[in-house]
Amino acid sequence: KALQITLAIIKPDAVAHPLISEAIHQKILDQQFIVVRSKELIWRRDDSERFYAEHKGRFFYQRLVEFMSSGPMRAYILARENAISHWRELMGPTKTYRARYLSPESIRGKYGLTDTRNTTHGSDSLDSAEREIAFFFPEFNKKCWYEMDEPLIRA
Ligand code: YYY
Ligand code: MG
Repeated sequence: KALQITLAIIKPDAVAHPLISEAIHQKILDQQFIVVRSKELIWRRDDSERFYAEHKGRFFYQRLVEFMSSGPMRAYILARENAISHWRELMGPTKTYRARYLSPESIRGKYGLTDTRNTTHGSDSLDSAEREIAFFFPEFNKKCWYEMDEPLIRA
């Protein structure tokens, strides 16, 4: 089984509610993700702007960058078979009304407050996973992790 890695964030709205962030963390473990790295941090506004640069100019950009730098968040490198698509599936649709309606058991379906305060982030492709992991964990070396740590996890 090939391990894939992705970047997941528990956003400030969910971190602000310990029962919700705990439930999301438990879901990560229940779904057999390996937690490769994790850390809690607070973004400055310019971190938020750089991370979401692809959305610059969209109507929600300002409220998004403000919200993401409004309080602590938790970032994870998660490993699993099909980690990228599996995590996105667990999160559910971006928009709260779609998540509640189409995917009520998803993380966003259960806990999302608004289209901006939607609990979680997940990389959406191999390229974005690589970029986003480097953004949060610049010292992380995938090859080194895979060769040195992963065999221990399997053993
Ligand atoms: O990848 P994902 O998070 O599911 O959605 P994107 O379309 O990439 O948008 C990123 C981020 O922007 C979303 O998680 C919340 C915010 N956002 C918003 O505040 N309002 C919208 N109408 C759409 C997205
Ligand atoms: Mg996205």
